[in-house]
Amino acid sequence: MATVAFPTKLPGTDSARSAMDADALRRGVLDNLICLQARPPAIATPHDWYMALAYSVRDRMLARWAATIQTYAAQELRVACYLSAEFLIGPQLGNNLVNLGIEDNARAAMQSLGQDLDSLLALEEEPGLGNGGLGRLAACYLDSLATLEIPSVGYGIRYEFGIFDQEIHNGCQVEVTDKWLQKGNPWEIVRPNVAYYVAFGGHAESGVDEQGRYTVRWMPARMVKGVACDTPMLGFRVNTCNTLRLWKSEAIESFDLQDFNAGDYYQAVQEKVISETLSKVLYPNDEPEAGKRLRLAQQYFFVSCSLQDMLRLLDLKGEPIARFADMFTVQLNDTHPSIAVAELMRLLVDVRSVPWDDAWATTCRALAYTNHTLLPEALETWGLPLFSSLLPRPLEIIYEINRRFLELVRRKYPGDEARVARMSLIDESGEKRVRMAHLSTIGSHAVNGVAQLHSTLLRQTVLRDFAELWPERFLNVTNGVTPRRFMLLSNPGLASLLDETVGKGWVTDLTRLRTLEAFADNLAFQQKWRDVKLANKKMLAERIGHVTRIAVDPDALFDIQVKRIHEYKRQHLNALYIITLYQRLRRNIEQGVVPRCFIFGGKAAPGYAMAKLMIRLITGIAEVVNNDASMKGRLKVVFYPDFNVKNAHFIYPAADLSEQISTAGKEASGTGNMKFMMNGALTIGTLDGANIEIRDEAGSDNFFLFGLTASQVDSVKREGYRPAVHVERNEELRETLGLIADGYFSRGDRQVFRPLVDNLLNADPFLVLADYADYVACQERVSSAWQDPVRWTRMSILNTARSGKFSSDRAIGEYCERIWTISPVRIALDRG
Ligand code: 26Q
Repeated sequence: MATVAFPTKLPGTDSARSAMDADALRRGVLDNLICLQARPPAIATPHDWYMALAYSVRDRMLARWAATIQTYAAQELRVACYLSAEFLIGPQLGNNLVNLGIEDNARAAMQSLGQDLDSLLALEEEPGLGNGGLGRLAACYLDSLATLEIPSVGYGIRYEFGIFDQEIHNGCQVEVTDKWLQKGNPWEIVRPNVAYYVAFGGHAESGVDEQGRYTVRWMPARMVKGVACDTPMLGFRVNTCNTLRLWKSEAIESFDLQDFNAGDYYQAVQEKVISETLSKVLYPNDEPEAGKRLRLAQQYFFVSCSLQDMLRLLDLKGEPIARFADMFTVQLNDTHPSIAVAELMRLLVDVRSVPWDDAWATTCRALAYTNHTLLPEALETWGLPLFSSLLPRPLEIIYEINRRFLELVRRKYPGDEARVARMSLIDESGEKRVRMAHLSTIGSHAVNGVAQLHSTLLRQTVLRDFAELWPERFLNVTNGVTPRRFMLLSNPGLASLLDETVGKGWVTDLTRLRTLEAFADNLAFQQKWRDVKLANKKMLAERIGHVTRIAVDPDALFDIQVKRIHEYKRQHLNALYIITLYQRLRRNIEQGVVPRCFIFGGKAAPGYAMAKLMIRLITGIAEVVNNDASMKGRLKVVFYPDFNVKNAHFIYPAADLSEQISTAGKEASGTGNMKFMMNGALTIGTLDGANIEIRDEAGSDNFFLFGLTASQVDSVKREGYRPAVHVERNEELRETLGLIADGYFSRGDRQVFRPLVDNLLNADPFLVLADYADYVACQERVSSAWQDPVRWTRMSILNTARSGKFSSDRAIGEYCERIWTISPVRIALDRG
């Protein structure tokens, strides 16, 4: 095949499509308005202008994107494939402007067209293709991968409906369908020719081929087609523009149906409907009903498409199948894509006729697994009846993997049948279930947790037997977050102060923030630091006023807890403290109390009743406290609805205090804790997840620590937790719980919060009451530090200065070196 040289020249540096100056951008916007949207400027709506600008920015990314694709296709290199059921990438326009370095020019261009850039940025619908931490982590990692010039692809699902939008009606969460694609998505390029078929149902038939080898053919009941939808992931000020490839399920055309002999026409139409449903909706976590057939189908669908895509690229490059693991390293983001272990085996053994042992060596060499939870109820397992009816052939392969694995276990630990049962891929203690964490561990060469404590507990608890068998497989990679989005883009005031103080290099080398330590006691610098924070708080206060009609004072201490609502994250512990403070103020016990504004944000899984009740408690407290004139504005409580990436942009920069108060041992890492720290918030927290490392970095003087440690939590539970003891001991706690139970925060209704109070008093696995007194005492230390602005500001500066470790660049660097053995590849681009 003749190859055509790739034109590395941009389409002319003065072109309206590629030049970076304001005038060219202006021309680009006008061109796109007409040529892509057929909109005369005179009648263009703000959204039309947003689209035209987005297309113009995308134009400036396309030469880089194409050059990156070309480089990966032509050169001998290894590609990191990040498989994740979620990518919470957030709004793209602002980030792409920042990464291209043309924000100011775009502002000027739009101004010359009578448009305000910030208003246009606000119009972007964010792709909510994730639940929370895990999905956002995947997005931060794509940002770092591109910025560090690592050849990589993100693979996932293009949900038509992402995480629901949250509205608050009468204090309760109401879920609204997220229609993010309704007005079109300018960032996505659909590739109908990059498509694969995925089989479901039916049965497997074994036979013998012409060479006398044992073969298996899967005779599926139906096939679903997956089509690639690509989004460019541009690095910061580099040419590397990687791909986020999300699979959309599509109906199989009648032509294809004949191919697969899939039955009569009406049956076929019904199958179409089913296949189109596959990528419709993102499942919320913490759903009791999450173990659904469609969810397993989604996982298999995107994993199979992604692995087939890798094999196609291997073929295109003319590489033999034996080189698969040299060309690709595949990271499994939790167990959601863990069916990859069986699917890669199937594609190699059944489809490519690779001998089992060779295929197994390739699979283990290619795959690696990141665990994100220790909570037993969150460990994924699938019942056998469901599994075998949906994925009969992959299940057979799992049985064979298990047979060989258990043989190994028995050889190593003769007679230890209890161990065999514990380690098996099939849990046979009740209804038989496939254990996905075991499958991922057995099929990977590396298994990592996401913070030091979490990795240690992983080795000691859920994967203990495996860590004993293969100690060298286990490691820790503490999470990180991208400073491009969470500092530069969302906190421009802080970013320019940092630029002038430590130099611009901090954006890609966050450890340079250490230079700030020298300014921590500089009073003039402190004043500038406070000015930035105050400006951010004023902006947040304005939004709060706009969205919730609650007036908050920007001079108050902004005490913020934003994250998914969950009992283990203990938003209700925070709520108990607020009630305590309220009681003190009502009694005019003002000693040591400072004006505070408590801000909450986060979604509850639609079927998680207790989490929804926690939201009601917060809004109930807000209603009472905010309307009590005797508070004289000293206490405000806000539930900010619909916490998502877009809202996060103005919440983290405005925080004084970051609430990280999970029961020790329960939060794998947390990543919001890092975003707060970078933006100069102090943390009040337990020794859980990455909090421990945050405290190590910041210094114990610059962190408000309270609560039981993970091992204390463990012993309390072993000895039997008795919440009543804590209530008896503490008058304020008694009173606080009494008010809730009496309906004080539910307009006199004593039933509403019954389940919540009963739970705290009887069966709370997260030991809220055990940590109450220490939490209250710790909050008093916070208040007294706040009363000394010089001391507080010093601590705030030191937190930012010492946040360098938590850049996702550091985390990705560790994955590259320790798990993927992969290095940067420069993308050449001739600028003509
Ligand atoms: C599973 C099966 C069926 C339906 C949904 C799910 C599902 C979906 C999403 C289960 C879990 C999730 C998300 C988990 C998550 O966000 N975990 C968080 O990961 C962060 C990144 O490592 C950590 O910082 C957090 O501590 C961890 O809670």
